[in-house]
Amino acid sequence: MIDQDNGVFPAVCPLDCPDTCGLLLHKENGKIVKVTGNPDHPITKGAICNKVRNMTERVYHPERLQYPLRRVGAKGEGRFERISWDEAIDEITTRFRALSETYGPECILPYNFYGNMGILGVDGMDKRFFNALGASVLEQTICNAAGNTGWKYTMGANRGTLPEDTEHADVIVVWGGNIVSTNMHQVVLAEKARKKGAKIVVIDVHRNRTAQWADWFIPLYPGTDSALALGLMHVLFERGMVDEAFMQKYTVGHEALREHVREYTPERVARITGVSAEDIVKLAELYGRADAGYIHIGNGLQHHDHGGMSVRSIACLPAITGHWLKRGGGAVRTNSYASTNGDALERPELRANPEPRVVNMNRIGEALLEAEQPIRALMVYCSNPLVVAPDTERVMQGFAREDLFTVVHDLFLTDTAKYADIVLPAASSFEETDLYTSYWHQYVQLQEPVIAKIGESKSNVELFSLLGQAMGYDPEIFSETPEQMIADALKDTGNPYMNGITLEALKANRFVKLDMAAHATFLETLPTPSGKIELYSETMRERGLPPLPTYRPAVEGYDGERRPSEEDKYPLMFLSPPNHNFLNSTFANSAKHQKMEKMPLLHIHPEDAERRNVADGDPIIVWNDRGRIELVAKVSDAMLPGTVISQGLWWDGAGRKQRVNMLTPNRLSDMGNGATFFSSTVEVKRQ
Ligand SMILES: Nc1nc2c(c(=O)[nH]1)N[C@H]1C(S)=C(S)[C@@H](COP(=O)(O)OP(=O)(O)OC[C@H]3O[C@@H](n4cnc5c(=O)[nH]c(N)nc54)[C@H](O)[C@@H]3O)O[C@H]1N2
Ligand SMILES: Nc1nc2c(c(=O)[nH]1)N[C@H]1C(S)=C(S)[C@@H](COP(=O)(O)OP(=O)(O)OC[C@H]3O[C@@H](n4cnc5c(=O)[nH]c(N)nc54)[C@H](O)[C@@H]3O)O[C@H]1N2
Ligand code: SF4
Ligand SMILES: [Mo]
Repeated sequence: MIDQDNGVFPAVCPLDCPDTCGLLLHKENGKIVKVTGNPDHPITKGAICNKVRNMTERVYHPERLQYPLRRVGAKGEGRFERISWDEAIDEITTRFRALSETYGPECILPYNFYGNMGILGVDGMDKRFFNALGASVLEQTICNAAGNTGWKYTMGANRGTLPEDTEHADVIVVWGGNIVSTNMHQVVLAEKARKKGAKIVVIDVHRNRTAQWADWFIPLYPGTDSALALGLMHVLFERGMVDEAFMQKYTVGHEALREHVREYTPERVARITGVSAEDIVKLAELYGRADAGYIHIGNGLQHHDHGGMSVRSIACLPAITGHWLKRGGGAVRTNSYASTNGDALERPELRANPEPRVVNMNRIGEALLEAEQPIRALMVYCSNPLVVAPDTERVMQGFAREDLFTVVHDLFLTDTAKYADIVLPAASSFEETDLYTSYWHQYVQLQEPVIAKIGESKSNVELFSLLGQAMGYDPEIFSETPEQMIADALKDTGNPYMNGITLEALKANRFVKLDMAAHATFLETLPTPSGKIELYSETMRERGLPPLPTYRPAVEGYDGERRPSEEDKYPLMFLSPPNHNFLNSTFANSAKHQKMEKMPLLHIHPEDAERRNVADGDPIIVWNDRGRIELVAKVSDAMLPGTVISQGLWWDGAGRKQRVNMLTPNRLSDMGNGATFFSSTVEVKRQ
């Protein structure tokens, strides 16, 4: 493909998005001129989002990094000089060696996430390198850790309803997920269900694009989802809309739960959530009387202090109604049916220190500033922490430390890369071989290079191979080809769903479906301690968590169940979910994508705006004790009063001060040490 100047070639969307679309890259004269969806992909069927339709803007962006750089200006200033790869690798390995000898290897920390979901690059050669080095380990919990942990307490594994089945649901509840923007093919499937008569309900703090598409939008106060789920359970039990036989056979703790939810009356839950008692009853009736109720549990509702519990509570609903037994019924948080042979990829045996220090990525600022054993070197790749990590002010202070040696590998000089001592150019996913699974559908895909690497850029696999070789680590392990790595990753996975997934099959078929035979006994083989759906969880009790689903108010601004109010220093709940046209902070530097997104706004309710003398279109300041940002007011009743929302992770620059994470807390969630981006309070005034 790489040698052919013209033609249409298969590809995979590398972005951190559940859909993992099959793509077609249209090449003319050696360049990709168009990106379209691959109509042969069984789930994504040729439809792709606007972001990726404009992917060539990113691949051929004039500011794409072409060669390695060494910092010559102050940290953060963005002044660099060109150096060669040899110099870069030499400087990095010399520094790593010296630091490791003087302070021990755990003074070096990788910081990475899933800017490219290719498994070899983020859970492969990189991990081998840091294992051999003996570096500290990053706890990668910025995305879905809270909710996925909450789900697992209830269901055992991050597996749920199969996407294809959801078109057979007759009630679809999209709970805290903006799927029109973030999971567009679930919308297509829900539309199919709707044509057959299904009702679509959206429960969200924001009348976002998805809420506008729904049949019924239910707005609520942020972080109160557990209470709503408990109120629904109250009505379901009280009105007998539960499946006793299902609960007997497949759950533990239903008797305790039945007693427990008595206190969550619709009236009390209405006070907590802002959803009226009538609507709570109406929703319980709609869901309880459905034949196959399907709940999509989004990522947004779990970025809270008690995000784990919110997901756990919602996950109990299909277990008391028995909707799991109906085609299309049930729920999904994350569908991780696929898995690879992690040991073959990451080689844990290379690590001489089997219990290294672990640093939570949500607290990187604090770790850089306060760790008892200082972090002295940081290697960032596939992530942009200066924009995406909470409490940016502290992250910035940490990255600004003169004695910290920082390497950033990226396609662009991001806000983070500006703080690097050495910047390395990364290849785009279309320039390298990698393996892709989806965290929603059941197809595994292979990417092979379609174009040559731009400039002197290198893929993650190449970079960490080079570093490993330069450090003198086992040359066999650090010179494996991507094909060898894939073949090994697919061998002995111990996962029956992976039967038949081989490199040969992927080369021949492009999309290889997991072997779903094991799914027939999904409910009989749940990997919880009891083997059943745990409405009551003994494990949670042992870990000091409430064993039954329980509402707990957010930390910031709450006093018991009393919400933040105008008497408080920071009376407004501030939420900063993703926008439609960026992918986290990816695309935020593309003029085309910026234009589609227009500008960073703060959605504010007319009552809250009036009280502050703020009019639509006014430039405003949003602040709290952590920091301040500048946005433009969008006065709208898309939220309940007291909630303000700014979508999208914009970079700073060109005089703009708009990074939402200046305002977000680095507290960890109740479960899974997850992020709590949306449990934040602020005040707003005109500029
Ligand atoms: N266009 C686009 N697509 C993306 C991304 C992107 O940045 N842009 N990011 C990708 C990634 S990494 C992820 S994790 C997913 C995330 O995608 P989703 O699962 O859709 O999650 P979010 O968009 O974070 O939040 C969804 C909604 O939850 C709402 N919400 C916030 N707090 C609460 C609450 O307490 N209760 C309820 N009920 N709702 C609440 C938010 O306001 C938002 O409307 O999307 C992926 N896809
Ligand atoms: N306020 C707020 N903050 C959030 C969120 C939110 O909703 N609100 N969402 C959170 C969530 S759910 C997530 S998942 C995180 C996402 O946070 P990140 O994973 O940091 O996501 P991106 O901002 O997309 O940054 C990815 C970077 O990787 C680079 N990259 C892409 N491909 C490659 C490659 O092959 N090699 C290398 N070396 N680099 C590459 C891209 O150019 C980009 O700069 O953000 C979190 N932060
Ligand atoms: S970002 Fe998501 S919807 Fe868009 S092309 Fe990639 S996988 Fe598909
Ligand atoms: Mo995410």
